[in-house]
Amino acid sequence: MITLATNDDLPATDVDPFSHEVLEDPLPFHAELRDAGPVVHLSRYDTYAMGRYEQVHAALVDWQGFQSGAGVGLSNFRTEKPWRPPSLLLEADPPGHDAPRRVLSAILGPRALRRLRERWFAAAETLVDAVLASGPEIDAVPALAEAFPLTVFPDAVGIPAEGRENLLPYGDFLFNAFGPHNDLVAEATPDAARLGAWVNDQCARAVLTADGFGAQIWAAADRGDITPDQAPLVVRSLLSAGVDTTVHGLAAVLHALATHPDQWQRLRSAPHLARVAFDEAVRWGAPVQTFFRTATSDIRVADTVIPDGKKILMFLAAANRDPRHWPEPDVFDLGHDPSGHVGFGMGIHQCVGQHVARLEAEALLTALAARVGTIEISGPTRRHHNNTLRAWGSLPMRLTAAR
Ligand code: QZP
Repeated sequence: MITLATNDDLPATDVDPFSHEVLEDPLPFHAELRDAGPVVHLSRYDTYAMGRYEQVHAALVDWQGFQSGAGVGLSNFRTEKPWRPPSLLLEADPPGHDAPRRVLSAILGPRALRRLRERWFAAAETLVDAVLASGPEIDAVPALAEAFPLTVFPDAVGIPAEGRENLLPYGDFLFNAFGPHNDLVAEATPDAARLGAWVNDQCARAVLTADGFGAQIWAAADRGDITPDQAPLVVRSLLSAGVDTTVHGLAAVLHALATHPDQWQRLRSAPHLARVAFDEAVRWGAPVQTFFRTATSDIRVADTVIPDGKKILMFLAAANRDPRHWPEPDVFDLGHDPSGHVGFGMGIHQCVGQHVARLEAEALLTALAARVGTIEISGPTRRHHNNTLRAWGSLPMRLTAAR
């Protein structure tokens, strides 16, 4: 329940957005948050929250007022030591942010990805054929949503085959660690140092193949575009942000299509809609639900002054379904224009890997649309709770081959 605080007219709530109840089904809380006002105080964490599209968008593009350099999790790097050295991209502000960002956006840009397109489409066809051959009932989380990114992305980065089973647990911990130190973090903490050390080891020049994204980052250091000591941390960003996000993005679009048979048939008859389907699923399902910014001064948002140094929780997922902005926010529809959604963020930090994610989705959905006639949920689905990600743990599905 959201009530008006007594000292002023700022709405406040003691609901814990990171509780299992909210993580299981965040939509009712998101609606309450939007309806309560443009800014809401989260009394449990003494932070501020925004759930409306207008304010979330405005804060995301105002990097001067809402910094990332104090961390984009609940932990405030002004006063707390980060659990790992801060990311040069995610947890940085201009000017330091800009050189690593420029390097990575060239390596992951649409032009650079063209050389991967054919290979990834072929890999998707092989995977879908194998999945169809394995029987009509599958769990789409391991069989498709995890299998496809794990087939193409680590190879594209250029890390060795050994130890790749650490990628998803590392990401799961990292995304939990943006939230409070709750049971989700505590349960995974014993493994975090080992996972972090393994990821760091994969960022060294000597272990990376000669032609992958990783090697291209090191080549940028040779050119002087970034420094040699920055290179491993930029590689780490790929391994941090590039796996779980795409896995849960793909799970979101597969779930959306399996539960909207009319939209699935529409995709089959117009496979060029694969990219729209993915972006609409990123809007509607918001695999990345939230992250924080930090106020760089006493900053006014609507009628509220957020004090300097306070954390602000940006509800991307709530903004993506704000009826003040979207005509039919709760409907998943390939006829929607999802552009402008904040599921990839917005502004100078907007997902630098979004073209990689879209190419993965396009490859997998195109292969599915050509080979699969019907796709439906065939058993009880299960959510996977994470402090940042909206994730599926299990999506039992029945696929029938196209005739
Ligand atoms: C994670 C990094 C949604 C974001 C929080 C995803 C993300 C982006 C970058 C990094 C990690 O640079 O380590």
